Amino acid sequence: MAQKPSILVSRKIFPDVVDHLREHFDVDSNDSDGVLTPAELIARLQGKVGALTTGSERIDAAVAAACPQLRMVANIAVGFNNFDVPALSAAGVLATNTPDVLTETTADFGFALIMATARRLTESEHFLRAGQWNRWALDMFAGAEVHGSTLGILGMGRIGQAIARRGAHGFGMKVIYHNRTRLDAALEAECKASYVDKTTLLKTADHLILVLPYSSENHHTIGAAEIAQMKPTATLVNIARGGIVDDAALALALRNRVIAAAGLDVFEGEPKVHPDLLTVPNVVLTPHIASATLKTRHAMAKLAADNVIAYLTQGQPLTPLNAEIIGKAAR
Ligand code: 8YV
Repeated sequence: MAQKPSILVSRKIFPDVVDHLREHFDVDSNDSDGVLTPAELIARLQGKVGALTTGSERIDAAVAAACPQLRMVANIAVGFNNFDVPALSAAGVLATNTPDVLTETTADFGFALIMATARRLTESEHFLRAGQWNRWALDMFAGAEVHGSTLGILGMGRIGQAIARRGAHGFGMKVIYHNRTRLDAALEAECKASYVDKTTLLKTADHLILVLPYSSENHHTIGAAEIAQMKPTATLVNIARGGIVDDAALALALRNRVIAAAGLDVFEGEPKVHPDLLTVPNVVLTPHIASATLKTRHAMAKLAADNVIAYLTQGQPLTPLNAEIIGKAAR
């Protein structure tokens, strides 16, 4: 029997998904789950035609050049800022991501973080756990209203739209958004969302949530100047990517009460967190878990695996990022 082609699974995933891959490939699965250094990744990719990767691995021109047999990389994430897609296209390496399967789960979490931030959930829990709750007071941990307030959304892709629906239809919020491109009228009506410019979004939102993809153009798109335009009672939530917010500037603004509170699931240079964020009370911090339900994480791993199987056995990936190379790839 002919030898199966080899692929790498860069982190520990679900055993049934690995078994599914094993029907087609010789699978090298990094079950110890340690994050591979760039050199380890390149070494481990030698002789591999495909790889399932996560946000922890950077896949760029250097990796493509050092791994001449690599034909595709399948990210177990919808975001793909760890991929240099133009470089991969130039090298003939197909790239895929995992859209749709995580949209509603991630929107649920975005809303959870809005609620937790506005209603001071973790701050009050820390107070209780620390044994400081001796008496009730009328204004104790009084936060900001969520229902009926104005929800601002920066980045109006699938997840932004799912958050808009929750806000408008579930919480009676007025929803405003800013995006590179405006939604068509039917989608705006369905999401009950109004398009505004970025300045109006910053100035008007009671709760601002960031759901835009990271690119070098939007590095620190929310910094001291932008936070200063927000209402002093406003909250800011980032479930998009670290680097979109200037974390040092945000920590200072929170300490000085320029805005009321923030909720962050993603951080510049994560898993490191800016030390100043750890000492301000009015921030809710979570370790990049917006898509983390077992069902959704499984669906993400399965979609990445199905992409690898579909491209490497049939030439037809399910959710490609650079479909233009299909049929033209030299690899
Ligand atoms: C991933 C995410 O779990 O999909 C994304 O873009 O941020 C998360 O859902 C994370 O990036 C791991 O790859």
